[in-house]
Amino acid sequence: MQVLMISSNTLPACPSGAIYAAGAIRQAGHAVQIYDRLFAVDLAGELKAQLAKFQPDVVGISIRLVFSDEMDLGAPLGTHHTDLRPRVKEIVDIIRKASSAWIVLGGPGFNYYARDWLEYLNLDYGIRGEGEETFPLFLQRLTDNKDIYSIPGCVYRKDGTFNSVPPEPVQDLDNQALPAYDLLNWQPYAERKVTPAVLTKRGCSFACTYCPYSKLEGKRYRLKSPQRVLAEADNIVRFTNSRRVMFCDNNFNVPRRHAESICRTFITTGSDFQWGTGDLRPIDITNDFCRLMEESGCFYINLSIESASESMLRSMKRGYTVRQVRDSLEALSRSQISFGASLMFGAPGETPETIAETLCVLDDYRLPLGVWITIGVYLWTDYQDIVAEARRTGFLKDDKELFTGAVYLSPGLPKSYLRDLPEMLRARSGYSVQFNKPSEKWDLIDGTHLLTDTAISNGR
Ligand code: B12
Ligand code: SF4
Repeated sequence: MQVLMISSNTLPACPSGAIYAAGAIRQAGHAVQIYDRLFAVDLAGELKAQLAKFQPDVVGISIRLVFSDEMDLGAPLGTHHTDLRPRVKEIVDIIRKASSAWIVLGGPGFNYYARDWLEYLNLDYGIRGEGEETFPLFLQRLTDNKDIYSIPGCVYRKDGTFNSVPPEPVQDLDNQALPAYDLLNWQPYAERKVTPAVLTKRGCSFACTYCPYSKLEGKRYRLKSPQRVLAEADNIVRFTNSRRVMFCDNNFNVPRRHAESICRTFITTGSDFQWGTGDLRPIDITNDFCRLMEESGCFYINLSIESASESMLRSMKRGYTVRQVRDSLEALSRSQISFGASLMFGAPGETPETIAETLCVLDDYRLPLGVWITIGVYLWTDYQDIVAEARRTGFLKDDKELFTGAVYLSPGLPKSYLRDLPEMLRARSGYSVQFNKPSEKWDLIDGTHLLTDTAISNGR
């Protein structure tokens, strides 16, 4: 079959989902092309031309995001909310007019809202979860005219009724096709400072209250061997000319022996590329571990601290203490590694005092790459424990809001305080702030905060 994979994301990021899935489809014997909407100058013209030339039987649309908040210092609170759904709809409308190909949805932004997406786009089929095995299976069944409605993860509308089959995780990540980096021209990504990404494992054994990953990917780790990780990095170097890769999994250093063996493999094979990670967990970051990361070519680390208030770490169920945060910052400070840290403000229990505690800890260190702060916790799915709390406290009035951009902000943060918080944080050297808003129009200045100060002082 001829398959066109479209990455629908309009914010710069490595289109990992589309290229991992494309590699798998190609290995199964199908002809694949990739179109990345990120660089579209004339979306309709470009897409129509590719559809006319390639004549795909199936178009797979990879949805990474549903909404996001982008930095915009001219906007109230310094960020503007972007609803990304109309951008996917635009793509679907163009395909509809220009082709009779099957349209199949998938990707991390599809998982939580599969049915909502089908309704929103008026489509009938998508596949939730990891696509390496299920997408080729779908294509095989379609070719053989067999049942496509029993494929793990499929969500579909048939005879006007929605149905779904639970997804099944890929068990052997090593034996999957290499991601199809060769199908992309990496130059424009490099120009937008996107680093190619490698996923070294799936799964997370923790259960932070705001995060869906352990339920999405499972609590048990499914690890790629260091040799496979190396093969993926070599593949990237070969087809992108980038000598840098980003490990895009949760908690790169958990399990620690997995991270260590990847680092050791990079050292013993004399690889000359560099790696970074956006998620290092502040546990067991010792001098030895930092040395190992350094020697293996680490060029960038984000330490995912999220909070340095003891009570907030407990309430978010982060599973470490302020002492461990300090130990990690101390070890990284002694190393040559370029590192920064991320914080999340606004989870249940957050107050001006807990924020002050966190900032006070960070003030004791110099972080070469600064501090990235997110204010407000996105609510996506019941996979996040915080969603139940949001319903209980009246933040989430209607589940439909999960698909349009709901945000939780601790009632312990008064409106007047929140209004000044972004600027107060941005005044600190090296601090960047993303204020997540529930909608484009929402801001604290025109008084549309979900809870009033009176409700807050009443203890709600
Ligand atoms: C790594 C990551 C990042 C990194 C990206 C850097 C990098 N080096 O790639 C960073 C930290 C920068 C980042 C930023 C953001 N991220 Co992020 N990120 C992730 C993460 C952890 C992994 C994504 C990934 O690359 N996975 C590896 C690839 C191989 O897997 P995959 O994309 O899931 O693709 C598989 C399947 O989905 C499927 N598939 C994919 N496409 C298709 C298509 C079809 C047709 C089919 C059948 C199957 C299929 O097959 C693929 C192979 O198994 C996901 C969470 C997660 N665990 O999925 C969140 C996630 C994508 N991010 C999310 C968000 C919200 C953001 C931000 C908006 C956060 C913010 N700042 O507010 C930004 C936006 C960035 C941007 N420009 O796009 C959300 C999106 C949710 C939503 N509903 O919108 C996710 C899902 C996290 C979550 N909350 O669950 N992110
Ligand atoms: S925030 Fe990180 S450690 Fe916590 S559950 Fe999510 S992926 Fe796991």
